[in-house]
Amino acid sequence: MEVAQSSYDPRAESTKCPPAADGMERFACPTPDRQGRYRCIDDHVLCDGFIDCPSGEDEDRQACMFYKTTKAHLDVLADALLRWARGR
Ligand SMILES: [Ca+2]
Repeated sequence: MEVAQSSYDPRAESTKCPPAADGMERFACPTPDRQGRYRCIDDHVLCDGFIDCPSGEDEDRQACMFYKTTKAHLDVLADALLRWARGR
């Protein structure tokens, strides 16, 4: 019988980030920096006007437009949910 190999993948590991101190998920930039390391960024630095990734992917204009519109919808939804929960 064949035993499945461990799914450990060092390449995937290098782009995985430990969660931030407040438990929020963190994200690895798609390109490594000059030392070959993948920088981990918090989601609140996405599209904040400052380049945090070595190639500036976190400030990509097209991605940020999508991110901001999606986030705006989610904020409205979260707000409505909160009000609904409080009103019960
Ligand atoms: Ca940024």
